Parts: sequence; structure tokens; C-alpha cells
Amino acid sequence: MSAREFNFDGLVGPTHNHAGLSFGNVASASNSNSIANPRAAALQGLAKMHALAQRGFAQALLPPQKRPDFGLLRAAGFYGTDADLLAKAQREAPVLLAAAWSASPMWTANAATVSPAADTADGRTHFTVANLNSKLHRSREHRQTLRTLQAIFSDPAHFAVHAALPGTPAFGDEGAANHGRLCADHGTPGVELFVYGRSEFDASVGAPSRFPARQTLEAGQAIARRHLLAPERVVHLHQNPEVIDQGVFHNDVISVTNGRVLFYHEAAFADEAGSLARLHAAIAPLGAALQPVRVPASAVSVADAVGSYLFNSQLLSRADGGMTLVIPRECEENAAVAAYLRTLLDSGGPIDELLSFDLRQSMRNGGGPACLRLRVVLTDAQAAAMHQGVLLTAALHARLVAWVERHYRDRLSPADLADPALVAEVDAALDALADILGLPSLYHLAPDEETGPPSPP
Ligand code: SUG
Repeated sequence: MSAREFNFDGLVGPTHNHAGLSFGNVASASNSNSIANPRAAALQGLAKMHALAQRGFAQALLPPQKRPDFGLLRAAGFYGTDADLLAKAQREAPVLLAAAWSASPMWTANAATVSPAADTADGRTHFTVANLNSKLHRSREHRQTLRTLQAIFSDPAHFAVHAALPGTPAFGDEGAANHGRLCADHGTPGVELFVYGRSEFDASVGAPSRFPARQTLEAGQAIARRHLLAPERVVHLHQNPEVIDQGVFHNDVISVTNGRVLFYHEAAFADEAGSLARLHAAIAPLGAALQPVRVPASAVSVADAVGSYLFNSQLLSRADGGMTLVIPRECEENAAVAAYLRTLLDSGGPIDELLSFDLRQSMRNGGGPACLRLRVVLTDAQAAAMHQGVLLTAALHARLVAWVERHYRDRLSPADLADPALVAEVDAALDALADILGLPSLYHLAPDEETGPPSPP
């Protein structure tokens, strides 16, 4: 079966801000309460999408979500008019207010876990929306994510879009950020790799002590069952708890897969040799050999990996057979990482090209090139069956740049989050976007059941 990998990048929403909401994510904490530039953030993301599309990579996007999330504020006991809610929340609970405005759905690597048709028993592409229940602001994303994915991948003959796992600690799930795939070719069966930071029920699995492990073993097991994966082509690997404690809050901050290649830091997994042996064994029956590209700590420390986001790069197969590593600018600015990258290109290994992008706005919240995209392998028939309005053509890129320039602020501070004018601005922007993407009912969500009455009884 011939298939291509599409990257669905998150279009950065108009309320991108730096609120420090993600304990365990070093960049989020260190830029807390600084002033953000949503316009620049969205344009930086669009520039990356456009450049990759121009080079022939299959590129699409996932739209932002409606904010603020008044349902969250009502669920937290605030009532009154929209303006009352914003003012009261800013006075009494500014963290909740920031959570309600978060543009975090931009990091679409956390939107869902995706299993291509070649891996599933029913020959459909399966998606499980991530519950993201480790962080309050992110736990609110899954309802709209489900709606969005169902709108884009609506044909049940080709796609199965599953709702999020129950939002309980046993099923902590952060989507594709902790998932990888190894294969000879995107269209042939692959080995799916689920990386977990802790287990709810197996006390022998070590957990980090300083920062939370967001992904559980039990979530990966449930998704593998839901997606009808062959057990012999599923590998669950334990992430090294020590790196989580150093700021590796998702596995995609310390390793990435593509084709037969596993690009990883030597400290990524709890048991490096055992993990590699299991991957070798799982991929061998597919007639392919694993190609590990191991980065030793002597070349790049975990701190440098976290600071530069070297592993949060996109590893892309080119039509000419080579592989391109899409890195954030920060990699070129870190002396150790820049030196390592020079040796990588000279090594004669599978990675033979670097492309670097300025994604500083997203990076300041701990989101690099790989966080900003969800990989979806599609056959030609599936690509034709999905909603076409989200494919990034040059014309769509130009329309979106103009849309951002018209609707986005170039400055957003915590104080601005109580401004009722921002609510109207975002509504106007998203109405226009739904038209541009040809998804008119995208934001017509039923009110949350949990929000309760808008004022006290
Ligand atoms: O979940 N940051 C996101 C970054 C997600 C990165 N994704 C991947 N690694 N795939 C997170 O921690 C920060 C928001 C703030 O602080 O305002 C935030 O949510």
C-alpha cells in the first residue's frame, strides 16, 4: 500500500500567551507572565508549514480552539456576564483565567495518537484523542479536538476517531508526543512504540520524584487495543524517570522516530539496551533493520537537549530517499548541539539535511517543531477522503497570513486576559477561519454539561 506522511500543524490561536501553566516544562515555567506576541507566534508556525509544503512535504493544519473557555470558569464557581467572569477570575484566580485563555491546542503532537491503516486489523486509520488530564488547561482540549478530527476525518470507511480515554490518573495520555512508529516504508506495517513515564498498577515501574510523569503504561495499552494493533508489533518502553525530572515532560523532547530510524539520547529510556533489543526484535520480522542514531551525553547533555529541543525536531523522509531534520533555531545557538549537528551531517548516517526555523514564541512555552505537528500517514484514497480545506496550499497559506495580520494582537500580557474586547476579537477571528477552512460548524459546540447555571440559583 503506498502512503504518505502528512504533518498536521497546529495553527496558533489568537490568545497565545505565556502563563507558566505547565509544571515540569522548564520553558513554560521560566517565561511565566512575560509578554507574548500571538501574531508572531502564528506567523512563525505558518512560515514553517509553508516552507515544508514548498519542499514537497505533505502539509495540513488543525485549527485553534475557541477561547476563553467560559465553561471552565463557570465550573470553577464564577458566574455573571462574560465581563463579570473575566473580572472576578482575574481578581480571585488568575491562574484559572489564564487556563481558560490558553492557546495550548497549538501543540498538536498532543492532540491524539494515530495508527496508520497498515498497522490496524480493520485497515482504517485510528485516532485516539488525548485526554491531557495531567494539566488543567490542557484537559479542556479533548472535546473540541474530537469534534475537529471527526470533521476532517469523517468517512467511517477510512477512519475511526475515538474519544479520549477516561480522564483519570490511570489513563494519563498526552497523545503522539509519547508515541513513535518504525517501519520500512510509511505504507507498510510498522512497529508502534508507546513510551510511558509511570504505571498506575505496576509498583515495580519507577516514577520521577520532582516533576510529574504525564503518560501511563495503561493508557498506551488501552490505545493499542482500541486501534486493533497486532501485539507483536507493539512495544511499550519505560521513559527514564531521571530525564523527566530534568524537564523531559514528553518523550518527544528526548527521542524521535521516522522510518527505520530512532534518533535518541542515550538517557531517554529507563533501560537503554533492553529497549533497543525489543525494538530490534519487533522490527526484524518486517524485513527491516532498526537504524539507531544514538546521541551520547558526552556530546549533548540532557540539559542541552532540553534547552535546545534538539530531539523535538521533525525527522522527515524526502522523495530522494534522504532524511531532513527540522530543528528550532535554538539548536544552532547552543554550542554543544551545533557541534554535534555538524558531526551528524558528516557521519554518513541517514540524516543528511538540516532545516532550521524561528519558532521562538512557541518555544517559550516549551513547544518545538515536533510539538507543533501531528503525523498522519494516509493512503492516496484516504488523503482524497479527508476534508480538503485544511491542506496547506500556497493559496491557503497566503489567506491565513492575511487573516492573522487582520485579527491577531502583537502583544498579550496577563493583564489583557480580563479585557472583554478580546472575547469579541477572538470570536470574529474564528468565525472567519471556519469560513476559510470550509468547516462552518466547527465551533458550534454544545455547552458543557458541567458548566451549570450562568448565575446563582
Ligand atoms: O503541554 N506547554 C505545553 C507544551 C507542549 C509541548 N508538546 C510536546 N512536547 N509534544 C505543555 O506543557 C505551556 C502553557 C503556558 O505556560 O502558558 C504549555 O502548555
